[in-house]
Amino acid sequence: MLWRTMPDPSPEPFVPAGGLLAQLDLLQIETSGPVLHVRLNRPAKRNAISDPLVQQLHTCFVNLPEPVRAAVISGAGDHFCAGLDLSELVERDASAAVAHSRMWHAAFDAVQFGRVPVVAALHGAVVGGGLELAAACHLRVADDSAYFGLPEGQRGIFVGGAGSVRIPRLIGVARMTDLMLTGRVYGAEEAVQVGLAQYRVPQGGALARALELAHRVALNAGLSNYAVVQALPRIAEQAPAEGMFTEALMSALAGSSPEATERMRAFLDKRAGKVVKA
Ligand code: 1HE
Repeated sequence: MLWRTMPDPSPEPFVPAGGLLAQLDLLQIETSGPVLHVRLNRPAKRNAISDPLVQQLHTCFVNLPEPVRAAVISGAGDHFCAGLDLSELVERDASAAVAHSRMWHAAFDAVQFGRVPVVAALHGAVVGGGLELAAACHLRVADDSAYFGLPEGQRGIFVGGAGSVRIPRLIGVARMTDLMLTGRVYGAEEAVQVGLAQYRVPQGGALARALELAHRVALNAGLSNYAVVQALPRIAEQAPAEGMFTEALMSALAGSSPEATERMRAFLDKRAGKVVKA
């Protein structure tokens, strides 16, 4: 079942982002009305995440243009992302490795706890740090070419992009343990079953569905989306009594905004759509 409380959005054509975002050469960034599309753009290296790439992701998500209300992250070429750029890791000592991991944390936190909801459009390899990046997004759409794995164990390393924090919250510690110990790889269907992705679409369809979802998300009241992105994961970490208190505060804040008042009035005046089964 799908929600349908709003008219279908009619997306505007994509135009390249300007200003600071135009300078991020490892990302291809475009906007369509309120939706920003960020494409990882190192297809020759399967979008492996190098230091400059993770820094550019950080810069992008802390500098979202004001009109942006939802974002999509995708990958150029045949894969979403092959994870950490292994050619950089071989040269790193322990203290540099800690700093490197913290740099990833900052960048992926900017994605998860930024101003807007982010949808991941997943195809091909979604592995290692690529899966960690996907886990920082709020919605994940997998097409039938997508496969998910954590080959860190085989490479002699451990996750460093907050995978150990985010991925068990999606699929549980036992499943993540299995992925890391055995090198097990989930396909798109299994990924949806275990909770790694919320949507599965035919091969080649991930980006279109992700953009469609982002356009729908962008129609929501900004403060409602902000509450989902900022409050929901924090409430999930709180004890029930604290969570309910945080919920009451967030609910009061969102519900008393002028936009909420107008939206509720529009429904009562029959100017807004009903919830219908798709
Ligand atoms: C890379 C990387 C990379 C490809 N770092 N260069 N990630 C992994 O262990 C996954 C490693 N990659 C692969 O298993 C495969 O490349 C793929 C399954 C993703 C894609 O296979 P394929 O046949 O399409 O491409 P390819 O021929 O393997 O790779 C094409 C080029 O990309 C090749 O370079 P070239 O110079 O020989 O052309 C590869 O070396 C390069 N390439 N993946 C560097 N990952 C914060 S901690 C996170 C820890 C992790 O992410 S560990 C998991 C690392």
